[in-house]
Parts: sequence; structure tokens; C-alpha cells
Amino acid sequence: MGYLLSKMMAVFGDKEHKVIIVGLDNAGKTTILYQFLTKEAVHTSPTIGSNVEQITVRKTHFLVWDIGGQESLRASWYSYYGNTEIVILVVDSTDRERLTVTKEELHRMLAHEDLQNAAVLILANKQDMKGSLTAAEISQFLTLDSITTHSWHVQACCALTGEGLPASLDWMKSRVVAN
Ligand code: G3D
Repeated sequence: MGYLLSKMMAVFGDKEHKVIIVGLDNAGKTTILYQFLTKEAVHTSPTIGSNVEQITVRKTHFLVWDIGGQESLRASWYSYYGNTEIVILVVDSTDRERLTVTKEELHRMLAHEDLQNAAVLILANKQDMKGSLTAAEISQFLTLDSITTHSWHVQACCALTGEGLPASLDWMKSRVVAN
């Protein structure tokens, strides 16, 4: 595609903004991706490799990559980082034991040179479940306040009902419009 055409697409709002969804296995990444698309919860199975879908929010197009979160796949997350504008980190808010691993993965990602300009949306998922940590507690645990190098936002949500997801999409749109 020529420079002129891509410039015109940007002007007319047809630019596709790359988003990656990361997080540990079982956090709810795939459910969130399809909830963004269908606004209905779907039956999912563990992501092997990646799912990719286009989501349009009031004329802003996002190309969203859902990357598998099993330990064996995490080592290859970096291969998806190039040109990423937004990273969505999905957290299972009931999974206290693995929050340390999530924190390590988050701070490792932020240090990667291919993500220097990316904004980060942390989704505190599974808020419908008893005993889930609040978005503020997750924020504190992941030491989000210490992040000064990237624009970030934490949002409580429930992927099964879709609660919190429209606000997430609004924030994503505001980030790419700001750039
Ligand atoms: P992943 O892609 O991060 O591995 P999935 O996670 O989207 O496959 O979701 C893992 C399991 O968590 C699924 O249950 C899914 O239905 C459930 N889940 C996702 N989001 C929520 C949520 O907000 N609340 C609740 N209660 N469950 C959620 P199964 O039983 O299919 O393994």
C-alpha cells in the first residue's frame, strides 16, 4: 500500500490500530475478545497460538490479537509486540496466587523496546465472582502507580456480562485519537 493511500486512510479514519490481549491462561482473554465482538459470552477453549479479530468503535478500527497465556507461550509474546499501540492485560481478579507472575510479566513487557510507545489497559476481570480483588487492589498489587513511562488505565470488568467493557473500548479509542 502506497504512502498516499495509507495517509488518506488515516485521515478518513480507516487506519487499523494494533492491539494485543495478554494475560495468564484462564484470565478471560478470549471471552473478552469475543464479548467485544458479539456482546455475548461464548464458550471458549484455551488459546493455542493466537486469535485475531477486527473491532470497530465509532469509526476507529482496532486489530486485536489474543495471544495464548500458558507458560510455554509467554516466552513468545514479544514476537507480537511490533507496531502495537495498545496492550490489554487481562487479570483474573480471583487468582491471588498468580498475581506475582502477572506483575513480573507486566513489568517485563513495559521494558521491551517494541512497546515503548504502547498504552496499557489492565482489565480486572471476573468481578462477578465472590472474593475477587477490586481494581484498586489489583492496581496496588501490580504497582501501577510506579509506571511513569507508559499511559495506563485499570478497569474492573466481567467478561461474561460485558460489564466494564464499553468503558474499556472508550479508553482505547481516546488513546489512539490522542496520538
Ligand atoms: P483465556 O483466553 O485467558 O485463557 P478464557 O481465558 O477466555 O478461555 O476464559 C477462561 C474461563 O474463565 C472460561 O470458563 C470463561 O468462561 C471464564 N471467564 C472469563 N471471564 C469471566 C468472568 O468475567 N467471570 C466468570 N465468572 N468467568 C469468566 P470455562 O469454564 O469455559 O473454562
